[in-house]
Amino acid sequence: MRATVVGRTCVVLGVSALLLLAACGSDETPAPGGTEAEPGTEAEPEPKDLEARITIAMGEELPEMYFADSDGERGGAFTIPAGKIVGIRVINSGELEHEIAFGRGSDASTGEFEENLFASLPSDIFVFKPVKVEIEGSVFGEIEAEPQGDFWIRTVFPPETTGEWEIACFVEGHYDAGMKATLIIE
Ligand SMILES: [Cu+2]
Repeated sequence: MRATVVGRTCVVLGVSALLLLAACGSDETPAPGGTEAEPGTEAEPEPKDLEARITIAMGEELPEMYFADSDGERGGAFTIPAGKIVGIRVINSGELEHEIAFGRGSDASTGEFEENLFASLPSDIFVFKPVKVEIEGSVFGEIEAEPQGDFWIRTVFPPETTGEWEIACFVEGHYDAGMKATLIIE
């Protein structure tokens, strides 16, 4: 299953077999589970009720490509707790389209993980700009992000998911160019 987040004027998210949502050219769609920054503050909007959060930036410094944290550190490990409402903000700060997938047993030749973290773990997907979109209880294999794409994944990792996972971009050549990182659920 594939989902696409476009950073400019059109967002199309096809996240689960039950849910296909398209919203283009409007910023009127409310995001009932999300929260907006208070007027007059500079805070970025984020999903409601988060108890922990991480930011994963995607980008490239050719020929290298990377996942980095908010301090610019590449490759992780990104650490996030189990049993809490967590938000993973994903930003494509590069100039190329990327995707993000979470799993174990990566195979860059097929572009898939043997075990996909979110394939059976429902999460809520939030986009705040350029349209506001919230998709609840979705499962996905990977999410594609255009340059400037910026979205959140909100979920609760159950205890059986604790341990080490891999983050990868399987756009052709990107994994080998460095788009892999470690995610630790603890
Ligand atoms: Cu990539």
